[in-house]
Amino acid sequence: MRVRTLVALAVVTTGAVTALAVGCENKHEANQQQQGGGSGNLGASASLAELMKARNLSEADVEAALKTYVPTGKMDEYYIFASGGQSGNVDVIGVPSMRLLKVIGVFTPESWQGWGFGGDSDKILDQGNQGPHKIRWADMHHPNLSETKGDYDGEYLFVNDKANARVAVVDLKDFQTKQMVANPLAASDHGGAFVTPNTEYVIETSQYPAPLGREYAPLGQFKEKYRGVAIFWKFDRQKGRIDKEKSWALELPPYTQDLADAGKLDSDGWAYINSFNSEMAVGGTLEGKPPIESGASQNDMDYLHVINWKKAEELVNGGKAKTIAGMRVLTMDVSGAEGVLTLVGEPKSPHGCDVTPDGKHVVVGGKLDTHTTIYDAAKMKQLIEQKKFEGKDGFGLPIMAFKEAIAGQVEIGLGPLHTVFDDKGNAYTSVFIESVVAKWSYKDYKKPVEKLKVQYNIGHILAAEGDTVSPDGKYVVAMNKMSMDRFLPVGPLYPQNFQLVGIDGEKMRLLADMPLPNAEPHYSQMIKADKIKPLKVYKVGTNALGEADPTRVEGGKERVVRNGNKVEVFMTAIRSHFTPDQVEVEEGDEVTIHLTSLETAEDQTHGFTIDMYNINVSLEPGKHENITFKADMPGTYPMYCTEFCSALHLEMTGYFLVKPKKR
Ligand code: K7E
Ligand code: CUA
Repeated sequence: MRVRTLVALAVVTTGAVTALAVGCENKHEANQQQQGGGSGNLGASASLAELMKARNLSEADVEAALKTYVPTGKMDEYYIFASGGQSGNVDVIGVPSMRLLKVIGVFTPESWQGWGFGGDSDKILDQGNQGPHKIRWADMHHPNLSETKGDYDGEYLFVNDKANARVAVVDLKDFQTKQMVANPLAASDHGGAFVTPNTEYVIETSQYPAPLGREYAPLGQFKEKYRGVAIFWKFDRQKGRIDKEKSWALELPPYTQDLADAGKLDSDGWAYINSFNSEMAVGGTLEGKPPIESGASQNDMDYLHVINWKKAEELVNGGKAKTIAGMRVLTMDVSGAEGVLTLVGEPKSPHGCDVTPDGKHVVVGGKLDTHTTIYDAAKMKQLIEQKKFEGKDGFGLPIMAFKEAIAGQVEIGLGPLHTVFDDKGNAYTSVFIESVVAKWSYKDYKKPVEKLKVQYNIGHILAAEGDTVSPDGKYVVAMNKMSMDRFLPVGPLYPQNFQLVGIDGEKMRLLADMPLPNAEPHYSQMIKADKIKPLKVYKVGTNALGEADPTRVEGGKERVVRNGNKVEVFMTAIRSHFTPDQVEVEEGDEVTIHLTSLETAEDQTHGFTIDMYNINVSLEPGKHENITFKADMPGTYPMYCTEFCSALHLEMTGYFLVKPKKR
């Protein structure tokens, strides 16, 4: 009988520590082991075998459990920062446990964090307004961690909003959103937020073409007036903010630009954007014209955009750009002639655009193709330098010959989308229609060496530090669009499914499922946990921007200051009271509450609400909030702490009185 030792468990039995071999080839052996036990030690082993039997767990299940179980008090090894899709917020997940650690309020109000309920975060959310609209949702697609020399440095996270063309900056010192920039040129974006290797720029590329600045133009003028655009948002590392003044953009042809990635190492200074709908189909189904989906799938080739951003930066700073909607834009006549923007064919309906860790290649998938295409960055650079082109597109942009620009193609399967990498020269491509992860070598472009079935319809894929210059290997996560029979049914809207895959063994192994119940995530990134060093408490008086607020309140200096119909309340919070705890104003007064938490102890959070006024802020230790509103409802309103902070939490309350105007 061959008993394969799976794991040695140290079992404490009546004072003795005994190592027990657990796990057998099959249940039969498990039962034998269980029944054959005569000594006292086997009780523990028997109970484990029994447990396996009772829960119908195979040896593989137990192995997966042991690889992912993180006992109480122990920490995960990695963080995942996942786009929260239509929730507009970021999900933070621990790996390998696949436990949800936090939801960072970004584009969408998040009431626990008091994100968007009357405090300073309202001003950050307002930075993302477009026109007269207070936009309070997002379709978040691609989170990107800041990089130094092409490696994640754990300082910032950038995310995009496809639906309203915005980019946000999250500071990983406190996991809080600090800034939003609204794209002035495009209505939708997609290829963002991708960073250059030293986070010089955060790239945001439009998705659906429209006249730049979103002006009206009839669809009949599509070719003349509609355009794509890539904004290079300049990131000021010192300030931790995007500098709008130093940002600029590239005008792009009205193809539907899709994913983007920045070159690194050998290809540093370059950026790549794939596109589809080079047919420029606009539909017209009511007039009997083909829908966009078929109109956009006619050509055999669409175009990969190859961009020399270092040269573009020089030209823009040299005054070669035109100002549109307040943004410096390098137009196609300049960028095409200067070798800044060059096209090369990509097979049918491409998706995904991923630069390999060595920076030598760009991998593009194809939704309607069975290949991934591997472009050679050095060859393309040479072709552009030598001006070796095979023609021009309808906008005068030079086109390189496909055959001369590529290093090879790999037959992957039905619907390859995105590709990530490990530390051994392997690429992992998500294959949507086939629902598999395809592992292949990006060194010799052979057929996939292995395919792993996932459940179901994998979209994006992520790997541990998988798109840096030094991936970790170890884990891949399949981000599946469907979960079908994986979880308890919850009605017709199903959760998404993240499946953790172990890639450190001979074969890929499915280790765990995680339902994503709050929206459809697109891309995510996984970073080594020790690279993230968040604050535990704030310095007393720190506001939402991370600065010492000028109106922070010291203990003993609480007061109410009236100035005409303006009332300023300088308030503090500490276990378990607010000072002052009675505030009376007149109907119609403009009230500002400057509220400082005087707490300095870890995890001692208070909240503050005034009932019926749609106000709720979170006061982490040391946090300061400024809450401004109009006292437009006369009446009597309790205000109270919304976080169970102490034994006398329920007593942490007071009254906000609004005296009616004399009528
Ligand atoms: Cu969902 Cu990156 Cu927006 Cu592919 S994209 S899946
Ligand atoms: Cu403070 Cu509850």
